[in-house]
Amino acid sequence: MADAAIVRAVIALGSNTGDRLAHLQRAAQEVERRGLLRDIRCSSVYDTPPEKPTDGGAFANAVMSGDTTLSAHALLQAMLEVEAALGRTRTSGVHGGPRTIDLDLVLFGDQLLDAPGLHVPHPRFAERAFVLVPLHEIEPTRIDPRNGRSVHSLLAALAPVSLPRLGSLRK
Ligand code: PH2
Ligand code: MG
Ligand code: MG
Repeated sequence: MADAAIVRAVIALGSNTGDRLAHLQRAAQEVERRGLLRDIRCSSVYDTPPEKPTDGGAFANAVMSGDTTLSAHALLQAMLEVEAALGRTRTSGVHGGPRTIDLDLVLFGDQLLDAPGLHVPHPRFAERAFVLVPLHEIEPTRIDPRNGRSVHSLLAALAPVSLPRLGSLRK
C-alpha cells in the first residue's frame, strides 16, 4: 500500500483569559504528545490586541507548523479534543469571546477545503497580524493557495505593527 501523504499543516493558537501563555504552552505540548504534528516549528508567543469579533481582552497568540499524515477532518477533530482536554470554556456566546484556548487550522498543505466547520485556509488569516506576525517567524515563504501570495508579502500589505513578545511556546 502507498504511504499516507504527508502534509505540512499550520495551527494558530489563541487565549484571552487566565494564564494565557500557560494555556498556549499546554496546547502545543498536547499537539506534540498526541502525535498530531511531526517536525514541529513553533513561533514565539505574542501579546495581541483583540480584533473583532470579540468581547474579550488582549490575546496571547502563536502558531505552530508540522507534518501530518492525518486528514484535515481528523486533524481538526483532534484539535477540538485538545481544546476540550484543556477545559475550553466560553464565558459568553459571542464568537471570539473570552476563551481559555482556541486552536484554528490555518493551512493544510496547499489544499483549499470548504466543508461544514472546516474552511481552509482560514478565511481571515491573511488580514490578521496576530496570525501573520508569528507565521512569518517560522514560515515566511509559505504560500496562500487562494492567491499565490507569500506570508511575507501578506504581512507587508498590512499596516505596520509591533507585537510584544510574551514568551516561548515551548516550555
Ligand atoms: N481570535 C478571534 C477574534 N479576535 N483577536 C486576537 N488578537 N487574537 C485572536 O486569536 C482572536 C482575535 C476569533 O477566534
Ligand atoms: Mg479563532
Ligand atoms: Mg476556533
